[in-house]
Amino acid sequence: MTETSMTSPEKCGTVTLIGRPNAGKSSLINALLKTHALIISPKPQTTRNSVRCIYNDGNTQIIFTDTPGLYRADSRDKLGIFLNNSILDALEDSDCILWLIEADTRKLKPDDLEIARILPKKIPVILTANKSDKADPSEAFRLYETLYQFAGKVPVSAKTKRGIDALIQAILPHIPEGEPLYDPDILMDTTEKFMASEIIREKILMLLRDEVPHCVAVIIDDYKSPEEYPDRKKLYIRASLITETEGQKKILIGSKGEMIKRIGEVSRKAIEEVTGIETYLDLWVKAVPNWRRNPAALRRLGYS
Ligand SMILES: Nc1nc2c(ncn2[C@@H]2O[C@H](COP(=O)(O)OP(=O)(O)OP(=O)(O)O)[C@@H](O)[C@H]2O)c(=O)[nH]1
Ligand SMILES: [Mg+2]
Repeated sequence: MTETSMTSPEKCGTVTLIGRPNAGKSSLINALLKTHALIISPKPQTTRNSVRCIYNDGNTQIIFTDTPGLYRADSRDKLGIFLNNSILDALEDSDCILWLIEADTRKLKPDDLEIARILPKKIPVILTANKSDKADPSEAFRLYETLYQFAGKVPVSAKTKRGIDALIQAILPHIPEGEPLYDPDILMDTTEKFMASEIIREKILMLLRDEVPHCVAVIIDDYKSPEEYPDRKKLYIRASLITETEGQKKILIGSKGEMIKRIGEVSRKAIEEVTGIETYLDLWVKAVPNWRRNPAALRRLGYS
């Protein structure tokens, strides 16, 4: 036997995660990639962009696409409509889809029927029950199997990492032969600027309660590497936090600026951890009335 015939061919494919808000899609991709690449939070609708994350093992490359949680947006909710459209685009481009559900689900919701409805018919879908550290998924599997003909079902826990290898094994048969699309050193198909804005958004979700974080968008106005400041040795980031009302702006700033100071501190530390560079983070807060319903504002904020 020659050496070439002994090595298996290269494989490369794309896998999209879909599921209700808060199912743990971003957490699961972090578990698959063994890193905290994506932002997560206990609040639904954390993810707003379909981000591609790249998994490499031997001669296999799998491009996982994280998507925002699917929910039924009304016609005024332009951000919701943008999010749902970006999910549809990602689904069409997949070799395999993971429908992520929570193991303790005891009742189907209208969002689940909507997901079953939009799944492209020719692409295999694996029913993946996350949070199986909290509950036995058998009842949840039974419920969802009434909705769709799945190519497989796997219990996992992004938290304890249970079932992660089994999930990869279930995905592999659906990954076609092909050369890798990304250099093996690349973890995510996104820019450093986007990463910085997501880190700030994660900290806002962590520090503020209720609806306020969902009304905030983060724009990076300036991002300068230390080379652009030979004397400073620091990464310089200026970001605007956009709220929908003056009231939310006040909450974000906090009394005597306490809140914005805390957001700045924890975000700066997290950015320094990711980039390994000492960072100067300059945050500004602005109110743009009803930006989530305004198509022009959404475009300016990068949701188009
Ligand atoms: N117990 C338990 N909690 C989990 C697990 N995976 C995720 N979580 C928690 O579930 C919450 C939601 O996780 P995310 O990864 O942000 O969920 P998501 O599906 O990406 O949410 P959206 O982006 O809002 O659609 C967070 O508080 C996670 O810590 C798990 O396996 N077990
Ligand atoms: Mg998410």
